[in-house]
Amino acid sequence: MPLTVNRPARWSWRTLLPWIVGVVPLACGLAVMNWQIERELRAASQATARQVVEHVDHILDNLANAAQVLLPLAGSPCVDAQLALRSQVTRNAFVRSTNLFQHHNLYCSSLFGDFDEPVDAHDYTDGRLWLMNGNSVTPGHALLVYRASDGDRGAIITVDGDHLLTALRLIGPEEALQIRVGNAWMGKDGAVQDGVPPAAAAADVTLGSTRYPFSVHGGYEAGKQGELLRSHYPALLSLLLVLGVVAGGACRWQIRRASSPRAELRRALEADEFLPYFQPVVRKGDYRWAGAEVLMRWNHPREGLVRPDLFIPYAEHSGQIVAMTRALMLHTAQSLAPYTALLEDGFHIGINITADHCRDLSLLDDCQTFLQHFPPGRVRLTLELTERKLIEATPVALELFAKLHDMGVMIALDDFGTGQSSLNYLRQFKVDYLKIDQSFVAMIGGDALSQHILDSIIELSAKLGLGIVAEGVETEVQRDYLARSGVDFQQGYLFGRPMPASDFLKALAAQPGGARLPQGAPPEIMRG
Ligand code: G
Ligand code: G
Ligand code: MN
Repeated sequence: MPLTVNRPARWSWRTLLPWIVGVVPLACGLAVMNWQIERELRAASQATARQVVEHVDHILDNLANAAQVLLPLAGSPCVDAQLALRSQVTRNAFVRSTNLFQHHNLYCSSLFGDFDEPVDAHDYTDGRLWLMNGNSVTPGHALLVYRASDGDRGAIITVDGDHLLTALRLIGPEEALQIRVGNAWMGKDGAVQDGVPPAAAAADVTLGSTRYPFSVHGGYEAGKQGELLRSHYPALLSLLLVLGVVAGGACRWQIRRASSPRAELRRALEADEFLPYFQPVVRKGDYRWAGAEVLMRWNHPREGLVRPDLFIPYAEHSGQIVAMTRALMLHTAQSLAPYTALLEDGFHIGINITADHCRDLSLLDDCQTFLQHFPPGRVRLTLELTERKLIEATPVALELFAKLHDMGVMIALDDFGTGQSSLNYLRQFKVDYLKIDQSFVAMIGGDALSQHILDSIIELSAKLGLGIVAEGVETEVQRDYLARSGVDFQQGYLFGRPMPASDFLKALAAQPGGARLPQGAPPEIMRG
């Protein structure tokens, strides 16, 4: 239907919405799952870091115990202390070597006995702990050194970096883990490096020991989240995907259904958007208004007034025209009924009907209802048949027309002369009026042949004893010619354009010699 074609903005919105509806649950689901996984990862990496800290604390406890035992010996000659030093190495699984120092000099070692090497407290974090990248015995091999002092004397205990490495590798096999002491750190490769350990891509966590000056850094590498998402939630992911597709599809279907011409017409009918417009039909001679043709207009909320040729063909095609005409007749009756005083007796009201109306007898009820709004004889209902859709002379149609006649409803053949079946209609149905199509009226004053056609139609109607209405009268030349030819009724812009009920009633009331508006007429006559 042309009504919705030239609205590109709505098209893009309509195509976009199903995608949004489909993607939103998917995105929300993914976000929730991602959040869940992030929480799990963070909890896991925190637990791992805590375990590593506890394990290293435990190792350092061993070293501290050994240092505590040896501290009173610091300052004694090496020969006296040597056995005690070695005994700590043997007894304690984590202790690799024990040493004593005095006056910044390491003078006794469990491995060499007498020794001579400077000791600088500044090498140790808090004066207690040093992560070394090897010593003279095992260069390039990580070593953690614990220092306990009493004045300028003290004990130095070392533990092999392999113990730390084993802890890192066993406790967090899937994590990036580092242990940091002061400005040195060691990762899972066992190499000691200076500086700050690199932050992990996911669930980065740092946990310091409360008892010794070291910290543990943990986390996961990039991609761990995606990997978990795929491995832990495949069922949920596919469910989300299906849900998204179903939601998007349902939305698309709903939008399409809601915006179909059929649905749009149904909506308009329920919203009472189809209005009757009235075009006057005048009588030969005094040209007073003897009747009106009711023409449907669609008062569309966004498009404004829509002409019937844009939607009537679709309404006929979809079969909705019957319900729309019923509503239009009711609307017409309700608009005119309060003002019957303005109408002269036998005022013609023309309603356009189509082939769909002739399939059953429901039109009888519609006409009955219409006529019941007026005093008997006040209006003459005329049904105008067009040839757009062929009306078949079925038994039902014939019965319908017979009963309409019995009710006093008249039949007019609309657009006479333009269709192929006009003459057939004349034979099959008992027609009361011919409405000469405006294309013939436009020929008046034209070439001789056209003039002959018009004259023949008028002659035919006279011979058949039919009333005749000329449509599309726009000039006085046409009016006068038709009057001279004996045409009973005329309709056209010369006398009045199709107009809303309020304008029509006002104009009717203002006619010279016309009836006055009833006292206290409700204001809707002014609004329409
Ligand atoms: O006024 P105009 O542009 O209004 O009318 C355009 C066409 O629409 C005409 O051919 C007229 O017969 C048709 N039309 C107007 N109103 C109705 C109606 O209520 N029912 C049917 N079936 N056709 C109508
Ligand atoms: O129902 P029908 O097909 O006869 O509908 C009449 C159509 O002709 C309507 O669209 C109406 O607006 C239009 N019409 C009525 N009077 C004139 C007129 O004087 N000139 C022209 N051009 N159109 C008219
Ligand atoms: Mn008509």
